[in-house]
Amino acid sequence: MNMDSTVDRLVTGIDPFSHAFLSDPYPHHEAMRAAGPVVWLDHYGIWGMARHQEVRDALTDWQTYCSGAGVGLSDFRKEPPWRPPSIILEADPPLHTRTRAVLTRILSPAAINVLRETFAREAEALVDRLAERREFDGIADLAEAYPLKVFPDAVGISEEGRENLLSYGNMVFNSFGPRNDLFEKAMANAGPVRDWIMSKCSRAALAPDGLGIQIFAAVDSGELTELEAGMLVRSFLSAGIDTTVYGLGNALYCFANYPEQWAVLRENPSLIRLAFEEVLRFEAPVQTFFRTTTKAIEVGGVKLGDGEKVLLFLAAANRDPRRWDKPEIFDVKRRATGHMTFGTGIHGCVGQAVARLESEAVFGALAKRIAAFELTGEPKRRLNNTLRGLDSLPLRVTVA
Ligand code: OVM
Repeated sequence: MNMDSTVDRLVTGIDPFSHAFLSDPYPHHEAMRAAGPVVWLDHYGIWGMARHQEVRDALTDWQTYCSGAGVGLSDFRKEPPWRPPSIILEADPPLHTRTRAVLTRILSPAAINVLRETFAREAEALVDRLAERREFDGIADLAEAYPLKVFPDAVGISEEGRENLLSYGNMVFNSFGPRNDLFEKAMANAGPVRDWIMSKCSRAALAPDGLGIQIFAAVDSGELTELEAGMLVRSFLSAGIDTTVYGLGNALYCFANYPEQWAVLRENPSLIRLAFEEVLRFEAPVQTFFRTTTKAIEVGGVKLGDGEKVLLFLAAANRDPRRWDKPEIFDVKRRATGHMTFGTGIHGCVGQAVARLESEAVFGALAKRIAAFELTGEPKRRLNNTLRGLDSLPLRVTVA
């Protein structure tokens, strides 16, 4: 550890990747926000930021808080990464600028809007089937089933083996944490899963009309190499499934727990877009990401050294009372934009138009057909070093 960082710091022994923390992070978030603008997490020898202002400032200062050393606990400059680093997520300018430009274009709101009809049709067909069943698992039957259909269809990959996408997402998002039990369990079948994923990343494996092949078009125009194009398809398959699975699942969880908020939405379906932002604020599917300092700096009177890991608690920023009025209240009418769940700055979620389109399609279809959700059993959590969400959500629906 750098000696600069020993002065005047607020220390906590909390383990943000323990089962206790991941099962119920909110009291711990509160304690870390109260401790100060930046706290030393003794368990791992890293910094943590849990207030909205500091999380936002760190995300918008990529020169000081870099991504190239990895956005997990592991420092790629000190230990080998478990897979070749992402050339967009785990990269800094100038490489990041070039790769990001390609994905920004392919995933722009206007480009993604052409998927709206297909996404809406698939959502309505799925909701029709579930409404007929009356009882189903909100996670397997809806939050997983929907993205696993529409997203690989949109990217242009074949039907067989799509369950590998869930296994791979589980590997990727657990890998941002320590090498704990969650990581080891996720990696149990890593070889075949990784092989399947990589086999879907080549030009030959992609449909001629999907988002994936559009990345290869950037090779033909000289923006990327063939290898880089394959790596960016891997980014689609890494980042595009679990994030939306957990986001849709958390939205269903919120509406089952706060039926009056579902009633508000049904009375005014134009609130659907805003409501999803509130879900992302209130039950952030992506809880944390790391950065690494590129020089010694001072934050709120605390000195951080060069080359130190900083854990950004996006979900804690989302409930910071310094930023939000009654942050513990789930309110679909709130102005929830400004939440940190998509990040912000140069690494801000490039796929957010796809995520929003999926949620609008699903909750638009549900709002038409479903009057109310009722839990028929205890929801079970699925612990993950980065994601917050459920393993099962047993639901009964009242059809309108
Ligand atoms: C990637 C990647 C993986 C996971 C998440 C992510 C949130 C990106 O491979 O580029 O963005």
